[in-house]
Amino acid sequence: MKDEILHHIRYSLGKDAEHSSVYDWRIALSLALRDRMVDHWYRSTRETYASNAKRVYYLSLEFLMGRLVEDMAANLGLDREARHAIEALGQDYEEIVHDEPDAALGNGGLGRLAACFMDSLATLGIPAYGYGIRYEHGLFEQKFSDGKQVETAETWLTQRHAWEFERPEVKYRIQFGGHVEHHEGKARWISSETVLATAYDTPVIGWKGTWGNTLRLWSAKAPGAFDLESFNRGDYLAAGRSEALARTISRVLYPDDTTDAGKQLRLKQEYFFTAASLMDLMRRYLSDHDDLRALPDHVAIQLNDTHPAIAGPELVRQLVDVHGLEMPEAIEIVRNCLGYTNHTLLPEALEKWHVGLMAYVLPRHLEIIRAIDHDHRERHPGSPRIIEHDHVQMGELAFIMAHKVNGVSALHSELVKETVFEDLHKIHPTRIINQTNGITPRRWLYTCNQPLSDLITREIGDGWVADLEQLKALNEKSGDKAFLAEFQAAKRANKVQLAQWIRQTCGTEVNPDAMFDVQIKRIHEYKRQLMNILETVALWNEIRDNPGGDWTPRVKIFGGKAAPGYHVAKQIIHLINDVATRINNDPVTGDLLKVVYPPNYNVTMAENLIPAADLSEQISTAGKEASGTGNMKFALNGALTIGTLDGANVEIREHVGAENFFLFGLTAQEVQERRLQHGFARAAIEASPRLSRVLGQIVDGVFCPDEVTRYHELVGNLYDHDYFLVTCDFDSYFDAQRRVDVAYRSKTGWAAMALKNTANMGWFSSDRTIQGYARDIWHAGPVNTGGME
Ligand code: 26Q
Repeated sequence: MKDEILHHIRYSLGKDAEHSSVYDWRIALSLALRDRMVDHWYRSTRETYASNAKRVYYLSLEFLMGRLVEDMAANLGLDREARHAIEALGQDYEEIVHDEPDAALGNGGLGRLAACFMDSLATLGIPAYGYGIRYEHGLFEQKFSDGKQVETAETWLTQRHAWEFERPEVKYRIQFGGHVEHHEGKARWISSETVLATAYDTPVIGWKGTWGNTLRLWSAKAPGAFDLESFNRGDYLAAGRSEALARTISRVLYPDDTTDAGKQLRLKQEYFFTAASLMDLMRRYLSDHDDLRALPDHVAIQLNDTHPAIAGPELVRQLVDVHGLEMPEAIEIVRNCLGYTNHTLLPEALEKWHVGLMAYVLPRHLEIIRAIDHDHRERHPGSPRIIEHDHVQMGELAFIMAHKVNGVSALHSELVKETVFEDLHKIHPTRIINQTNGITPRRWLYTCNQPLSDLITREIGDGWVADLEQLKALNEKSGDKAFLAEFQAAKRANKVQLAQWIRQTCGTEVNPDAMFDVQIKRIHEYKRQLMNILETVALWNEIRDNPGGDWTPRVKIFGGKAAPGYHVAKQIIHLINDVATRINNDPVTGDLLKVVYPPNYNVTMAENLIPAADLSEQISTAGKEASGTGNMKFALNGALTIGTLDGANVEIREHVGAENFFLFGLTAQEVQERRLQHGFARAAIEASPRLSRVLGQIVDGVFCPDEVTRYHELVGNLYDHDYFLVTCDFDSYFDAQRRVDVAYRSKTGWAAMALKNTANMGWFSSDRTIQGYARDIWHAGPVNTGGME
């Protein structure tokens, strides 16, 4: 390793060791590791070709990969060797690892799920490609200015991205606009704009390096040569204009994790990467097959939400307009290739495109969508329409064009059947299935939590890393005092580390013996960070009323970004920061209560916070969180959950045991009923002196003396609407928190409960999830076991 790193310092970076910076060492280390991946990667590609195995294509507008160095090294089995080599070269390994920017090509859960899936696909040896966009700017960076969120552009690509291979020879012409001509039953799309899609490949190597797949990300380029004529005339701006215009398509990730309705550039991004990916997989298929009717035997395409749902019409277009198949047959072939995963029930998050925009950007696709709709409604009279109120409904389109539609937790999948796709489900009663989400144990335990990981391996060996259900063996240890002490010591070590980091980033002193209570996720009304901060204020009040009481010291930790245009979410951030300022400077509560909100939550921060958490906040309004995956990361790392019966919380509670989970709040059913009661919020507030007091303080400006009216709108909204039932669940949440306080006072009792969580979370490995997709949707499997059906 040492020689390989030095080789790259010299020949790839053109430096000598003496004059190399941390950046140089990091790139050299990454290149050395990448070298070690290549042979595994080529071998996998060769074996896939040789065996004619079915390939899986995961289409996702987001891949939230985070940093890669540690995970790549770990999967190659080189984590220790890499550290030793760097240290032998006189360098600081931690510093080098921390120098890498996160690959933040995603907003949150859906993007991170795609990244976990890539790791599991490679670990399981399933031939697969991830397809997405190589955004020049990932998710914005968040700063706080006087407690308010300020966004700045993320710039990961201003540095060399050492993991990827540019493929200038892989390029496709992607068309937009224009019109369609029809001659003798044949359609010809005369487009008005062309953009080139060029490929960048990152190898993804599974655990122990036994298999390697590819993450292929597309970048947009202008198709023509540089406009030298304009340049020579001195019109420098015109000379670069078409180049700049083309490149806007892969310039920036949309920062909204619901929808940014109707944006033309977003539609172009969706079509750009979907069309390029389908052209690429068709080229690969046709290089060794000639029967297009057999496509579904060799190709499975998974749509990560509706963002790539234009894949249906696009693949039909390629089969009909390019390869001459008949429309109904093409539709059937495409359906047998496609699977669609739904990640949300929020009405505002269901993608819809105005037909006018669709006709302008993708005129041929609009025709094909009408044909698909016609075909479907002829077979199923009375079926819902794809186009309603002049909008193409991408959910309906994806449903109709997929042979399987899945939800991401048991509860969510049932709600998908009962709500968004109620009518389509009646027509196709076997199409909707469930695949409960999972997380990769490689990143979310093995690499991020070394103290716990080492302890587990010492106890049960390292088989758990690729077979997480082996953690069950730890159940036997829940009465073993010595083991529990070691388990606690691992948590304490992580908390000491985190306390130090909090001091550096927030300037707040926190006590590692206090309970670390963590809520990290995008800021959304339905996730109810507001309820958490209101409960924090209520607790503060009660400690101040009785400062000598027997309180359990707590550190409330928040992390998360708000979509730049989401006004209410931004107010909630401001309120949390205002409350933190007041409470952290209160000598009465002192170490009993602290509130910290480190800015710019991302994958790397999650890897720091989760191993140090005692309590995991999973408090969404029941029926709103499709699954959650952070909930799984916490429980796996030995945090207890305070949560509602929402998303995968339901299944987590079943696995870890109800006695090891702090449940509160209305059920999904009760939420629906409560909303129908007139004035439910006002009634709930009036029935709760505790909540009334807190809201009164906020309205009085206790936390914003410089601008007393700052939160009037936010509080007013709670009285008059409270769509997410913060007021109704408040007392039940407060009571659950007091049960948490009591439980935490028994150190060994708590440790035993925490251990039960770790021991019983094995089922939530994304390896299990991917095996479910492979079995029920893709009918694909690892090459060597002949998993193809
Ligand atoms: C759509 C159109 C225009 C602009 C943006 C969007 C958009 C972007 C991102 C819509 C939705 C998203 C992301 C959704 C998401 O992350 N959903 C989460 O998916 C997780 C993985 O299944 C679940 O665990 C979470 O419960 C769910 O909220």
